[in-house]
Amino acid sequence: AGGGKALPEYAAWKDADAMIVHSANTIELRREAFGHSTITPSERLYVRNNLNPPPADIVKDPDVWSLEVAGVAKPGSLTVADLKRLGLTAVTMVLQCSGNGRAWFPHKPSGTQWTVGAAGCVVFAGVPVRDVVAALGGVAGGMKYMTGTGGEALPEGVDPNMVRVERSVPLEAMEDAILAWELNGAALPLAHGGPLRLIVPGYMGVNNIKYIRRLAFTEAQSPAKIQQSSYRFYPVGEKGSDKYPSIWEMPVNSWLTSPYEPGKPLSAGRMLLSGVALGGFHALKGVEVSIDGGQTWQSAEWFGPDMGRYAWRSFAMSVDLKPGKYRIATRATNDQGETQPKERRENNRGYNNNSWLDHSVELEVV
Ligand code: MSS
Repeated sequence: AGGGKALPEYAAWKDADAMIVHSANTIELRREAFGHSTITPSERLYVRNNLNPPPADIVKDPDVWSLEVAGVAKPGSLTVADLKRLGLTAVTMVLQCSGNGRAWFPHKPSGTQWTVGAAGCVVFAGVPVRDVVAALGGVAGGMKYMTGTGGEALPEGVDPNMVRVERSVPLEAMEDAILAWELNGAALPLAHGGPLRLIVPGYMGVNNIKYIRRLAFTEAQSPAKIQQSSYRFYPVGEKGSDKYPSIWEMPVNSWLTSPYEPGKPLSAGRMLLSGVALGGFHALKGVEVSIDGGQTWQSAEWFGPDMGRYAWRSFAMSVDLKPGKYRIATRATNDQGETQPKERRENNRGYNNNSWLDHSVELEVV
């Protein structure tokens, strides 16, 4: 992988040449390694852990993993084997870290300097949360949030709320949520939250709780720091708190993925510019491409499968480029009429970057 850090053991099966290893818990897909098949192979799916992952033996026999469910009429514990009897569904969706695109924020927010590769489009399979809730008599009265708790062992001597990975999303998100044990047709690997993960399609990565131990329907949002003050959208220089919006729904976005090879000019002539576009929380409507830094735009064509509201779509546009330098930008719009802005929306932690200018690339043609 050209001198980068080595893959950590729990993710040693990743495609090393396709990844940028920022740290043992933050691994990004290279822009030039997205491919054209719409689905991101598991070997190329980014990894982000807020805490070190649990020991690998938890995925040896996924069926025995148990989940506690609270805030329902009949609270209780269910194993993955039990869950497999309750219902089945699958969703193709974009999994994307809230900090994807952080590298372009000029105030240099702390955190991983992701560009485009903290995202992938993958298939998760499992049981609809709705079916689990129905089997347990329904959500208890007055509950406003769905709260998932990660299964990591917590360091001793610290307030659990300071470190615990526990996130709440609005109760409505339950409708499309899944408790998943499969990724892209194989058992969910530890790196992506096996044996069991809460999947909340259309919501930013952090809300998809890995190795989930507890699913609770709650009146209030989790008291954990990761809910109360982290993963909030607030002004540069301020302190995060619950008065600011939580990082929940994903915004519309897109970026060019090929042809692109850092430092390698392209030969002049006809070529296809291609990339991926996502509607975010809503379905996609269209995507445009500009070869002059956003002065003029042309609609691109979709290619490949349309895998629904939560998936991304591949697009391409044919161009004939003479020698020169071109700033290639892409701009997606969703079915709510939301279009990527030119400028990023500044915020202290560098979340939700969907600026088309930041995501643009310069191509040199010779
Ligand atoms: N879960 C848990 N349990 N833990 C941790 O750490 N992280 C987050 C999610 N979940 C975590 C969890 C985040 S933050 C993200 S992005 C995601 O996950 C990732 O995923 P993958 O599979 O890729 O690794 Mo940012 O917004």
